Amino acid sequence: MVLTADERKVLTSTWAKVSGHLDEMGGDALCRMLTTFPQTKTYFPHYDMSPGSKDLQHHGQKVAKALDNALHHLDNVRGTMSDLADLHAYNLRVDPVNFKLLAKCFHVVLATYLRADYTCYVYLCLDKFFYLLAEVLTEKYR
Ligand code: HNI
Repeated sequence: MVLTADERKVLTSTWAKVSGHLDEMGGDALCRMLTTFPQTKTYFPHYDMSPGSKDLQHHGQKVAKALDNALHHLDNVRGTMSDLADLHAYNLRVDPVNFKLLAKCFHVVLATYLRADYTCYVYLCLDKFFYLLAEVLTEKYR
């Protein structure tokens, strides 16, 4: 997956519009994933799953920070996410299918913040970005 220069530009400007909400966004997306796709709970047996719990907030912040980092290095997402790719492939062994589920939830969260700015093209750019992340975070499984 390769992002074009224009897609990178759109992603950067779109991200700037939501970057004030990073902390809430991660926890919200995570909570949506665990609620809507209960099979994803198996990876977090040690978490308090109630909406807004400290566990979900803290982990959501970590995930959002990782997204933020990737979005600031769109020309080198692979290198930027390398440590996280190792962690997800070798330690956590998350089934790749789950990355799509989390991405769906991030779309809902981003749409609610972006409102009219969440256009078809913005959706497409974000979807490519999440696809790229999933590719990078799961390619070491193979
Ligand atoms: Ni993920 C830990 C980022 C998808 C299950 N994950 C992390 C951490 C970051 C992170 C950051 C914390 C690392 C650290 O503390 O050093 N995860 C991301 C990103 C995505 C993603 C950017 C996709 C966009 N992770 C997923 C998915 C699952 C998942 C889809 C499973 C459904 N991640 C985990 C688990 C941990 C984790 C489990 C360890 C959590 C803990 O607290 O023990």
